[in-house]
Amino acid sequence: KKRVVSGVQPTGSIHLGNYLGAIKSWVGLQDLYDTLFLVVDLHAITMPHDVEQLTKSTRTSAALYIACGIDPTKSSIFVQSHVSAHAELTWLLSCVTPISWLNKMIQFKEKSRKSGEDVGTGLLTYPLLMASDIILYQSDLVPVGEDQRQHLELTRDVADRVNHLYGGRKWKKLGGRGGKIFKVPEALVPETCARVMSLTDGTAKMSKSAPSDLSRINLLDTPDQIANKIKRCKTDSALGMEFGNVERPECNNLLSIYQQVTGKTQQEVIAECGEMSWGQFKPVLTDALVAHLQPIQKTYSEVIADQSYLDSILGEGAAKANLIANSTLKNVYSAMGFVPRT
Ligand code: AQP
Repeated sequence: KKRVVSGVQPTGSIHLGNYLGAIKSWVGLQDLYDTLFLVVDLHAITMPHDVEQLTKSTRTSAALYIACGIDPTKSSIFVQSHVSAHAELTWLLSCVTPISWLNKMIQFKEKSRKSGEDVGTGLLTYPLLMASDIILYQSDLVPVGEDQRQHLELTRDVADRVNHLYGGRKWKKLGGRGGKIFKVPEALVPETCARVMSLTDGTAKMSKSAPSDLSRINLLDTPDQIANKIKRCKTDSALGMEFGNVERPECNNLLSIYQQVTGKTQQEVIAECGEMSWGQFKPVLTDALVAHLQPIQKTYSEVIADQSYLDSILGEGAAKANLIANSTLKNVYSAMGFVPRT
């Protein structure tokens, strides 16, 4: 079976964008691939973070993976920092990666502009941690949104570079097979490009770090919170509801959300809602969101209440992940000339 690895950062509450753009599509991958889903907590400290919030968000994220349908009997679910190979490999990769490759990462440029002088080194080297997350597991495929493409390209370049510098004949002499230390991963592009936009600005993506909570629907929002956010979301003065009108990004976004949570086709959604006013559509969307999230929230509350169950899932996931990751890491150390550990 081909292997797929993916994760979400516990930087805040998981929202509809993380769910529709990532976690929901992971569910179907479990039967097709060998799947590992991690909560990437080491990534969550590249910007200043709240200590208690990190602990809470890490557990919440793992419980939400399960509540959204990630099945621990099919997939390994684990916390990134429980597998120390991620941090170790990142150091090795940082020593073989030209700094110019990292300087041109768009996300670094955007986020560092906001942080000014105080920008942490981790924000620059973050893509190497992400590369480690992927190549440690010899992953074949990585589900990526459009915004992560540049990072996956960098991962491929770094894997190629290590293979080139330390693989090949030297590596074969050490017993390495196929001359390659790392598998070079491919992108797995989701069938429906589910980019969920902010409720308060249809041209900005829904994001955990946006200052206003009114801009996103969190998976754990109560029905009242959902109703309030939809009531106050940005609208326009045009008549009817339609997909794909660039002048009406909010309309397209809310219809797409409705389509995805109801599982209807665009034609069905237009037949049902095309003639509606915003005032008529908003309660319909609210009800659909509440109905879709209700079973997820129910399972979540059961999982989070049973900490020993959750910890045992994370323990098992980390044990399996450590086996694969440590075997890759051992090979990299040996290919680079480090004395083997006894
Ligand atoms: N708005 C979105 N629409 C579709 N997919 C989205 N993803 C995030 N936002 C949307 C996808 O969720 C996965 C995990 O994202 P992440 O936690 O690694 O970080 P992110 O992409 O930076 O997400 P956020 O919510 O915007 O976090 P902050 O605000 O902390 O930066 C990825 O697969 C991503 O594509």
